[in-house]
This record gives sequence, structure tokens and C-alpha cells, in this order.
Amino acid sequence: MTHTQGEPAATETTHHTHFDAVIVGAGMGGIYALQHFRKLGFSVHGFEAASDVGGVWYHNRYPGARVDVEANYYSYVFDPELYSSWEWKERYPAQPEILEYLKAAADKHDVRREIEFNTRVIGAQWDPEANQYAITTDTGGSYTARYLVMTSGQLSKPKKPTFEGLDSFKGEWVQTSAWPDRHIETKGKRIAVIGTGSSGVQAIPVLAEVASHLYVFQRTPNYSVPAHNGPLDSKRYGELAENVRAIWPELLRSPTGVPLDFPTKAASELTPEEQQARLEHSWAEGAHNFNLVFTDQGRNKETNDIVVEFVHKKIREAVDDPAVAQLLMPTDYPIGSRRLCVDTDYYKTFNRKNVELVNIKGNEIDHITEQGIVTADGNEYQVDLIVFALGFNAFTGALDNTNIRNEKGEQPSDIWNRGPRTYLGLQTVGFPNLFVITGPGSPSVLANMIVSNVQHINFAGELLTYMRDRGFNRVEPTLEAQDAWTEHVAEVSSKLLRLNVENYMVHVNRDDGSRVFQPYVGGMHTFVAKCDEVIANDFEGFDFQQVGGTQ
Ligand code: N01
Repeated sequence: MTHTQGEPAATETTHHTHFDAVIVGAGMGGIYALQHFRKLGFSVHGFEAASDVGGVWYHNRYPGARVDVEANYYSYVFDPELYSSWEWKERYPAQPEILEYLKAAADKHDVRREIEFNTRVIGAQWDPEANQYAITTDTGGSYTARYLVMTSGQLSKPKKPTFEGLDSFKGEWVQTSAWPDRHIETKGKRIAVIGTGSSGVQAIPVLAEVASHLYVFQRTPNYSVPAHNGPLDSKRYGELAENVRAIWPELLRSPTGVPLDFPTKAASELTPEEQQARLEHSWAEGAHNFNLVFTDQGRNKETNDIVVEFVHKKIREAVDDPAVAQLLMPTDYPIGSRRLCVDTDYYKTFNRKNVELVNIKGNEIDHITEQGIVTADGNEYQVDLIVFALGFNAFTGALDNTNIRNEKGEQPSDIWNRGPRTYLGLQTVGFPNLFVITGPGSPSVLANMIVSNVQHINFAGELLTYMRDRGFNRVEPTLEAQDAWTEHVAEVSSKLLRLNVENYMVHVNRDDGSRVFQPYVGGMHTFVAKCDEVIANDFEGFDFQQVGGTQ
């Protein structure tokens, strides 16, 4: 297929407006998708609202931002040359280095020429007659595409602060998730951080180093485990680089897209001493290893309580003031039921004289004044800079932003108002030729995101090639396949403690309280096996059609 199908012959100078595939978002998924689909022979065009590639690593440039997956596996292993030549500095690289890496990847694969930067897609209307999407942009552009590929990410629409009085604030305010690409003065400033999820937990210790005073506004404490970051083990990286191609299958075989040591025993199979030894070992390893101490910690409340008690003990040891330690300890939900935060000296930061924890549980922020933040009890906290780390409208936020409409004028989120319904996270009934990369119903944010993206895009690429080879040009899942997959996604999450805890991965139906866990918790390895089976069975579950005279 080429962009000239059914159109007059193009010249070099023609401004093309029709493409086989339009790719929305130029983060790690978009960069990979553009080069991959192009290599497969499809004409591609990308749109990116930011001024450069990078996605989350473009926008989340807050102090302390870094990945919590080891660089060894948070790399484009599809490109052995890039893998071998890149010298990561740290075990868990910081945002500037990751952004440089993604820019280098975009340059090496020459994808920038396909991307319109500073351009947001504001409409994508499915046209069943023409069998394509009509795409409009905020710069006035109109395009058409046979396939619409959303690499816009699942955590890319920040929750904006809506606090009353924010407009009157005389200081400066920023969002971690949309940190401006200019110097923000933090040195010597009185700073407030609102939000203590992964972003807040990373920013707080770094801001504390420079602030004259730092107020941390905490509504719900999170469990955080040490990263034990440090220089990258270059010897180990070098060994991996010698046989990069061997890494990919290993990542796909792992439940999380990272080859970690998965536990083999439930807590009940171990003595209390053995349990403590395992906990200490996992704590010393740090990061997401701590989700993997016992096989049953995500499902068995008694086991989970053992892990919780261990972390509480660590918090008590780290924090000098017992009252502050108590406030930092989550006590009303199991560990691992909200995403574990991974930190560098987070708890110890609260021993600093210039750091103050403001507990706003039951004493919410009431409004913002010219000088600072007022809580419901009337206390005012005067600051120069407010950092909002409020999280994202996950999973559907970026789709809604793009305003994708089916032939009835509905958006995916209209149809998903009782929770997402997808086939393999990739497609949803009623939206032909729409591909949501790392969408709900795929491992998505539960796995190493670079693996989630590449695996999903490879699958979509195989599907499109299969269609082209057979003369098909329209695809959507069968209702039966979508229902079965959605049922399976619900079934594998049904026994998890985390299903009943408020967090952005759970969709709650307010009328009857029913809950839907949005990403697929069956593991990357199981998901890959299912995808392989679907491919082997001629893409079973997808309904293919040949519409009109052209592909
Ligand atoms: O967002 P969050 P995040 N008043 O939703 C608080 C990825 N990530 O950006 O819990 C006061 O976790 C809210 O309080 P509560 C990762 O997948 C990865 O930190 O609702 N507070 C909470 O404390 C992660 O899971 C990395 O009570 C308000 C915070 O804001 C995901 O992004 C780094 C409030 C939001 O926490 C999201 O993390 C960073 C209000 N009105 C992020 N509204 C790494 O790779 C919200 N809050 C390491």
C-alpha cells in the first residue's frame, strides 16, 4: 500500500494528506511504530503535540524524574547497534538521559521527517463509505488515514489542578506531568508539593535539597521502596549487548517484561525467620522486586499483612518523628494494590528541618490565595512555588483528547462507560481500523512499558501485513472475541486485593459499585502466548473485510 492509492500520481513536492497509517504521539511507542510500519511498507504520518519526540519523557521533566525499570531492559532491544553504542550512566536513568536516548533513536531511524510537531489531533472521524478516518488538527490540518494508531500513552493526560483561587496565586505553579522546558527556580524557595504518588515521591527528596522550606501535602500515603540507584553495571550491560537479540524473548517470557526473580513460595510455606530473610533480601534488591517476595502477596490478605508490617517497620526506622512516621504509613489498603512507588531517600527526607508533612486526609485543600494554600481547618501555608503531582486521567484521557468518533458519533469512552471492552487491548468493536497501543485489556502499565509498546506494535504490524497480503482493508474484533477477552481480563483480576482499592487502574461503576481492573494482570508472558495463538489461527477473533476497490 502507498499513500497514492486511488489518487493522482504524486510528485516529490506534493503535500500528502492521505496515509496508510496515522500515528498519534511520538513517545517511545510512536517512534517505534513509525519506523516499524514504514519498514513494513506502509505510508505513515505522525502527529505530536509537543515540540519534540519523547512523550512522557518530554513532559515529565520534573526534578527527580527517572524510570524505575533497569536501563538494561528499558531500552530498544530491537536495535542491537543502538543498544551496544548507548552508554547509560545509571541503573535507573533520569529523565534527561532517557529523553536524549529517545531523540537519538528517532534520529537514527529518521522518523522526525514523518512527524508534525506542535500539532495536536483534535478529531478523528470514522468514515465508513471511504473506509478511513478523517483527521483534523489544531493547526487547521485535514488528513485521511486508513488506519489510526494511538501511541498517545495511558498516562499522558494530566489531571489539572482545579483548586479555587489558583488564578490569584502570586507565586509560580507547575505540574510534574507538564513541567515546562525552561528553568524553574527552586533554590531557596518555599515550595509546596501536592500529591504523593510516584511523581511526588521522586520530586520531594530532590526539591527538599534546595527549597528553603518544603510542605508536602499528603492525602493518601503510598508504600514506597528504595530504588538503590547508582551507576550502571557496565560489565553486565556489555555482556547483554554482546547478544542483544537474546534479550527480547526473555522479556516476553517474563510476567512483567523484565527478567526478575519470581517467587516460588507462598508465605505460609516459610517460617517467620525465612519470611523476614526474604523480605530483607527483596528490600535490599529494591524497586519492583518488592512485589515479588511471596507468590501470594497480591491475593492473600494474611501474607500481604506480613509485607505491610515489614514496610511499616522500615518507615519507623527511617523517620525520626514517630508521629510523622505514622502519617507516612498506609494502613487501610494492602501493599501492591496501588502501584508501588520507588524512591531515593523519600522517608528520610522527612527528617530534614526544612520539610513539613501536611496531612490533608479529612482536612482537604480548601482554596488557594495570593500567598499560598489554605486547608479546610483554615491554616494557610505561604509558598513561592506550588508543584502539583496529581496524576493522570489514565487509559481514556488521551483517547478523549483526540476526539475519536465512530460512525454513530460515539467515542471509545462512551462505549466503555462501564469499563473498557477490548480485544487484546488493541481494538474495540465499533471502531474499525483503530489500534490503541498498550490499551486497557493489555499488560500496559503493569509491564515494562517499552516492552508493552514494542510487543503491541509488532502484533499490529503483523495484523496489517496479513490484511494487505489478502486484500483486506477493514478490521475490527468480533463481539464474541471481545466479550471473551474482556471476561478473561476480569476473571484474572477478580481475586486480587488491588481490585477493591481506589486507584487509577480500577474503573468503578458508581451506580452498583462494580469494579473493572483495566490493564491485563495475567502477565506479559500469558498475553504473548495468547497473541501467538491468535496469529497461528489466522488472527482469530478479528473480522476482516474488503471494502471498495482499493486496499
Ligand atoms: O500520580 P498518582 P503520579 N488534593 O495518581 C494526589 C507512573 N509514573 O503522577 O491518592 C490532594 O499516583 C493523590 O492523592 P490520593 C506510574 O505508573 C512512573 O504520581 O488520590 N491530593 C496522589 O497522592 C504511576 O503509578 C514513574 O488521595 C490530590 C497524587 O495526587 C503513575 O505514573 C514516575 C488531589 C497522584 O498520584 C501516576 O503517578 C512517575 C487533590 N485534589 C509516574 N488529587 C516511574 O517510572 C490528586 N491528589 C518511577
